[in-house]
Amino acid sequence: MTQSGDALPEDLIRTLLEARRVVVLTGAGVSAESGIPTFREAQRGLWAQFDPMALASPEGFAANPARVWDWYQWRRQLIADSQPNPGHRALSELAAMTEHFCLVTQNVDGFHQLAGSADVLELHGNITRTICSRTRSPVFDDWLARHADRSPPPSPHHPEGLCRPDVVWFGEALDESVLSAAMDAAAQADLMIVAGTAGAVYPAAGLPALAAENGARVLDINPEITAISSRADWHLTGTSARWLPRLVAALAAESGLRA
Ligand code: BJW
Repeated sequence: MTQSGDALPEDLIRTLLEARRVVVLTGAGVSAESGIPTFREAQRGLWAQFDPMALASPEGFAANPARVWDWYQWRRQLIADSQPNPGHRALSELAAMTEHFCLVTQNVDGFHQLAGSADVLELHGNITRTICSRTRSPVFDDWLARHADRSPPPSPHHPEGLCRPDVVWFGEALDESVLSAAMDAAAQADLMIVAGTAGAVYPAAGLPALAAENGARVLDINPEITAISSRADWHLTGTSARWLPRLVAALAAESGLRA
């Protein structure tokens, strides 16, 4: 069912009230209203301007480490200059109103944590952290500050290593423990809420189907129709900063809690 007016479907509110296990999967769209560009949107998306394999793959980094490092430095600055939005904040409120809550994100910006969410499963890493390209050991800010004139800085851990962001590029494996925690949560969910993802990148895009196969109802929030929304039980057409606070307010009103 697609909903684009103001009212939330009654059976959705009932499902949310009765759900013991709620899992949320977020994507770039959730941070769009914070001013962070998404990836795949035709006009504004990052991939409309930049080649994903040149910037977000180990091959792209090997071919031109400075180009990749500079692009990530630009995005780091954009994120540092931006703030979480009402969609992020609504999810941290929803966690407090739900018996078992799990927030899984593909985003690397850390905005969920800044908005108050704890125990976030970051499938694609976190752009604020830096690692050695050879050993994957963490590199700390004091080293980066001392080598800020190099693009990218050399690694302190390996003579042939370079600093790189601690994110998951195409062709790289996701952290096994993070992925398996996300899969377990999806398989046990009563309700899965998907917000702001095109559902084009795996294994993250497979989580809503995994939840549905194991009996969960699926809600998708997205201004566009995606592979996920077309199979979801409900599709709220519009932005996450609009719908997520409404969902929390409706739950609070129905359950007698304060949002
Ligand atoms: C709004 C909104 C608003 C706008 N409110 N909504 C199975 C089938 C086919 C291929 C594969 C497969 N399994 C694996 C693959 C290969 C590959 C893959 O999926 N390729 C596809 C392109 C087909 N996957 C991988 O390579 C993954 N690794 C892997 O599988 O490893 C296996 C392995 C095992 C053992 C050893 C070695 C390997 C890794 C994937 C890593 C993805 N990395 C990136 C970059 C992260 C770092 C960075 O940020 O730079 O992750 S790519 C990019 O896409 C980023 C995102 O997290 C990810 C998903 O994007 P997302 O969030 O969906 O954003 P958009 O822009 O696509 O969509 C935004 C949506 O928001 C749109 O729908 C808008 O309408 C909506 N929207 N405003 C709500 N206000």
